[in-house]
Amino acid sequence: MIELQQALLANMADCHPEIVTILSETLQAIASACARIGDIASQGVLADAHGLAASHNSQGEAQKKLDVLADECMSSALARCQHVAGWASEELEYVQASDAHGEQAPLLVVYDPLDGSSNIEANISIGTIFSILPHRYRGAKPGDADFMQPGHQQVAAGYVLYGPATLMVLTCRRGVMVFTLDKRSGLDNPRWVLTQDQVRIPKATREFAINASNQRFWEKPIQRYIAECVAGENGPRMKDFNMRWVASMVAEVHRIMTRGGVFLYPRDTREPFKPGRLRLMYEAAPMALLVQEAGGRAVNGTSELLDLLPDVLHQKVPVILGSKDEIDRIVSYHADPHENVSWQLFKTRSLFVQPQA
Ligand code: FBP
Repeated sequence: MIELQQALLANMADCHPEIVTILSETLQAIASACARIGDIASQGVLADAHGLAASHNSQGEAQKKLDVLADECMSSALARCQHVAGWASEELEYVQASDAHGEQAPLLVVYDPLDGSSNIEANISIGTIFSILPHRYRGAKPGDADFMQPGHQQVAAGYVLYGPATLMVLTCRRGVMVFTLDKRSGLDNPRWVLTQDQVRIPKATREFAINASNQRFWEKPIQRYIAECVAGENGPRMKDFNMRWVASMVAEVHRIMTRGGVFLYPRDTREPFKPGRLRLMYEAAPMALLVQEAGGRAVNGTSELLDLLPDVLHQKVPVILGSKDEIDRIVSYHADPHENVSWQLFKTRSLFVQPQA
């Protein structure tokens, strides 16, 4: 069995040994923190990890106790890591500079400590998402500007899924690896065993994931795409599709890594100036790098997510990612100048195609 450190050495065999050591030690610090988060989550109410904390994050969202506990696990692990100059979290309003290593350390880490928090009490899979960026301006402690980097600048990215098994899926820009946590190994030196390497997302799929309760707010290209999927073999796609919605992005993306599919949290017309629900820096960008490294594609409808330059730390973006053929199609619908006509045509046609008795 190949464990995390050995797998990273092999995966980055073409890199300078110093870079391998820096990234490997940082990823092991993150992996250890996630083993602790998983342990607390698996204890549930026994660890007082359910319910609301008496606080809100900077986006005005009520924080869950596990959001706060998970953030404490990650931030304390990063503060101890000699390679991390600073970090930023969904649960912290501002970026944090490391007291001990802020000026000279080479890396910055951005993370969502607990993804899918609406599922905690329902005991449905949740996760942690992280992104590692270069600390470009060494010699000074990092500030907001240091973190404002497009996703294609990421050195590494990953997520940990706290499901029946605890899995860590990560990329150091040399393909995507999956590790399974050996929970019997304890928390002091958790064993993450490589259980899949060079993950590939199938280009074609018959499965999509979207929160259908928002349908009336979707823009036309998304209305058309989903309606065509739902129309199944009687519609223009001439094949049936299945739908899933876990309300945990980590679980949705892992399903796509496992068997393909499309995940959509598009812009909606409810708040036209709020471009989406998911955050660019610690949800969309790391997932986009993983999906792209596995042969999929990730966009906001018109642009590659990895090309988006963040303006602010908690910036939100539309997210559409997964099997490449479907994402190419969705992008073409956004680019289709006759989109309105195509959509109107489809709508009219579907009025006349009565469902089979
Ligand atoms: P959190 O990071 O605050 O949990 O929010 C993100 C998220 O839970 C995603 O994991 C998920 O895809 C989405 O929000 C669910 O949204 P909705 O509640 O609208 O279905």
